Amino acid sequence: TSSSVLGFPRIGPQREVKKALEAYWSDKINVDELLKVSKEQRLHTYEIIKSQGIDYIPTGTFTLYDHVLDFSNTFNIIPEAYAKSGLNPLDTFFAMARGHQKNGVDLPATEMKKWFDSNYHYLVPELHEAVDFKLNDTKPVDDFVEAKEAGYKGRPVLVGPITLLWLGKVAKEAKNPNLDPVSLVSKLAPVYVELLKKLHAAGAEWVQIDEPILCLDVAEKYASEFKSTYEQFAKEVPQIKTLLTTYFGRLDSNLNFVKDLPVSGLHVDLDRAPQQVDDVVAALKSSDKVISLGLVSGRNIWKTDLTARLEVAKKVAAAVGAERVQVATSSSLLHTPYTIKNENKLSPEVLDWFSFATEKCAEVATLANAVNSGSSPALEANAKSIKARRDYEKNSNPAVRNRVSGRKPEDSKRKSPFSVRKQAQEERLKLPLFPTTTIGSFPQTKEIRTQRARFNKKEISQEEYEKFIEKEIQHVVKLQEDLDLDVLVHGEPERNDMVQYFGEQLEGFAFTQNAWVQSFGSRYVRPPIIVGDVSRPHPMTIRWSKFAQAQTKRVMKGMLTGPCTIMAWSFPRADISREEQMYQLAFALRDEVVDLENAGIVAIQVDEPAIREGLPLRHADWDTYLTAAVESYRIATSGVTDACSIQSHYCYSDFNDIIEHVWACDSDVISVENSKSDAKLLKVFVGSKPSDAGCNFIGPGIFDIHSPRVPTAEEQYQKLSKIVEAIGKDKVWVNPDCGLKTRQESEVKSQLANLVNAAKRARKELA
Ligand code: THG
Ligand code: ZN
Repeated sequence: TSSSVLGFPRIGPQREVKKALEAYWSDKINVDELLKVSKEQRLHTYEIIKSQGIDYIPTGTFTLYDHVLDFSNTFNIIPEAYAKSGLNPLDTFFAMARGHQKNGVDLPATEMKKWFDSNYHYLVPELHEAVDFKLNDTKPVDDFVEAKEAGYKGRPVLVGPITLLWLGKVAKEAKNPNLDPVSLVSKLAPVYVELLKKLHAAGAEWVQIDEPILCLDVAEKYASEFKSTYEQFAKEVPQIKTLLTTYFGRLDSNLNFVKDLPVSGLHVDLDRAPQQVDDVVAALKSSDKVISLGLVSGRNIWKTDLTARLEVAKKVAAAVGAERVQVATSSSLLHTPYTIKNENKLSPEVLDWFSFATEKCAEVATLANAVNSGSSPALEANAKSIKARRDYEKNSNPAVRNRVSGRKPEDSKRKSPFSVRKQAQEERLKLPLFPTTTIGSFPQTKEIRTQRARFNKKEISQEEYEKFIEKEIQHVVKLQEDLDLDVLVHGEPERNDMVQYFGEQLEGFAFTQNAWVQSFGSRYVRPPIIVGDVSRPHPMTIRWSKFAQAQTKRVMKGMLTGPCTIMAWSFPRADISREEQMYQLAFALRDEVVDLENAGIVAIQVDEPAIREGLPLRHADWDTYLTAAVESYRIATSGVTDACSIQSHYCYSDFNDIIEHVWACDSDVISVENSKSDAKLLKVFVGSKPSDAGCNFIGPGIFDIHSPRVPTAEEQYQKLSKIVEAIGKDKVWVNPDCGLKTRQESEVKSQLANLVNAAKRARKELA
C-alpha cells in the first residue's frame, strides 16, 4: 500500500506567492523575482509532502493563477484577442486571468466560475470548432523535471480532457452556438497523447488525470467519449500508467463504464461518498487496476478518524491485495489551509480537532503504513482527540435547537405579498426609474487593512479604530453622494470578509489567524469554522449601519450575508446536517434583520451568492438542500414590515438550475452578476417568474468588478439597454456585478461615474 496526495495549496506558508504576484502586477518586482519565488514554493511544497511520508508527490498543480487556465494555455485554448495582443506569454496568461489595460492594449478578463461545489473559481475555457489545439507550452513536463532534478518522485497531475472541455463555454467565434464543447475531444486527445509521451520520456511512471465530472449525472452522456479517449491514451502511450481520479462525490451508475476504461488505476472519493467502496471493489476486483482510496478529506479541516478509515483501507486491501491499494486524500488539498502550525490563538483543545493540508499528508502516510504493518503508534493519539471532539459536539444549545425544531410556517412568511409591499416601499424609498446602487463593499484600501491589523494587535485603541471606521464611512458616503448614486452603502470598511466577519461575532464559530484558502488568483479567504450550535450573542451590524444612515438623507442599505452563504463559505461541522446548520444561522440573522429595521434602515440586503455553488452535484440531492436554503433565507428576512425593501445579491450563478428557488426566496430586489454573460442569463429571468413572487426588481451587473478595466458610459449604456429590452423598464435596477472590495478607489470612481451616466441617459432615452 502506497500513499499519495492529489494536490496542495499554492500560496506558501507565509503567503509568499500571493505577495509576489501582487508585487509583480504592480511593477514592484520583475518576472525573474516572481519565477524565483514560485520555484522556491514548489520545491518547498514537495519537501513538505515528502517529509510527511508520502510516496507519490503531485507535480504541475502549482499555478500562478488557476490550474484550469494553465491547461487552456498548455493546449492553446486562447481566444484570438489575447493570442494576438502582442503581450509576452506570461502577460497573455495574466490578461486572460484578470484583464489588461495598458499601453493601448484593452482586454477584459475571461469569465470565472465556481469549481464544482467549492468556493474556488476557475477561468472558463472558450471553445469553438476552429480552436487550434496544440502544445503551446510544456509546463506539466517542466514541473515534473524540476521536481525530479531536485530529488522528488513526482506524479504529474493533468485536468482530464473531458472535464476540461466540459468546464468550457462556447466562444463567440463558434459557428454553432449550440456546440457541445465535449464534442471537440477527438481533436484535443492527440495533444494529450503528445503530452503523455513527453512526460513518459521525462521519466514519469504515473500520471494523475483528474476527471471530477465523473461524479456528476451528466458524465453518463459522455460514456463513449471517455471510452474512445482513454482507449487512445492506452493504445498510443501504453508505457505510462494513468490514475483516473474522481472526486467531490460518488460515481454511482457511471461506474458501469468507468470500470472498463483502460486506465491503470481509479481514485474514488471515500470521504464524500464512503458508501461507494463496496461497489468500486466489486467492479474492479477481477481487473489488475490500482484502487486509490480518498480517505482523508481534501475539503474540510477536521482531523480524520483514522481508526475508522483504516478499517476501510484494510477491507479493500484484503479484497484485492495490499499492493493494489493506494491511500490518498479525497481530492486536492487546495481547499484546505496550509498548516495548523501557523495558528497561535486557538486553544490547544480546539486546535487539536483540526488537520490542515500539511497534517493531512501525515494522516495519509499513517494510514498507508498502518495497512502495511497492521497498526501505528499515531492511531492512539488520533483516537483520543477524535473522542474529545465528539464529547464537545454533544454540548448543544437547547434554546437554539428548540427554535429550529419548533419553527412555524409564519416564521418564513412576509406579512403581505409583493404587490402590496411594492407600494409601501415606493412610498418609503421614493426612488427614480432605474435606481442606481452598488453591491456593498468599497475598496479595502491598504490603510483600512493596516488600521485593522493595528487594532487586532492592540496597537490602537477601540476608540481610535472606531473613529477611523467612521471617517471611512463618511468618505464613502460622500463619494456616493458626489457620484449621485440613489441607494447608498456604508462600504464595509469594518469587515475583513463578508463571512468571516459574521463568524467572528456569532457564538458557535472558531476562527483562525492564517488559515487562508484560495478563492481565485491571488485572492484568498479565511473561512470560519462552525464548531457548535450557532447563536447571536449581540447585534452585529447595527452600530455601523445606523451611523452610515445618519450621514445621508438618501436610502442607506443594511448589509448582511445570508444563512446559506455563511454556511457554504465556512467549514461546517460534520456531526449535524448542513440543513440544520443553515436553520440555526437563519434565526440568528432574523434577529439582526429586525434590529436593523428598528434602527431606521429601510432597505436590507441579505446576500446569497453561494446558493448555486452549494447545490449538490447530484440532482437526487437537490431538493433537500434547496428547500432548506430557501426556507432559511425566508426565516432570516421575513421579520420586517412591508415597507422594508429586502434585497439580495447572487453571483457565479447558472440560474437555469435554481431560478424558481430564487423567486421562492421572495425578496423585493435582486442583483445578479451578469456583465460577462450577455443575454443568456437574462433569458432565464423573462417569463420564469410566477406573478405573485417577489423580486420584481432585478439589477443585472453592467460592469465586471474583478478587473481594473473602466468600461465607458457608452459601453455600460449599451449593456443597460439590452437589459431593459430583455426584462422591461419598470423592473431594472442599475449596479455593478458584485462588491468593489478588490478595486482601487480611482478605478471605482470612474467605473461608477460611467454607470450613473448610463442610468441617467437611460431615464431620458428608454423611459
Ligand atoms: N468572501 C468569501 N468568499 C467569497 C467571497 C467573499 N467567495 C466568492 C467571492 N467573494 C470571492 N471574492 C473575493 C474577493 C476578494 C477577496 C477574496 C475573495 C480578498 N481577499 C483578501 C486577499 O486575498 O488579499 C484577504 C481578505 C482579508 O483581508 O480578510 O480580497 O467575499 N468568504
Ligand atoms: Zn457578488
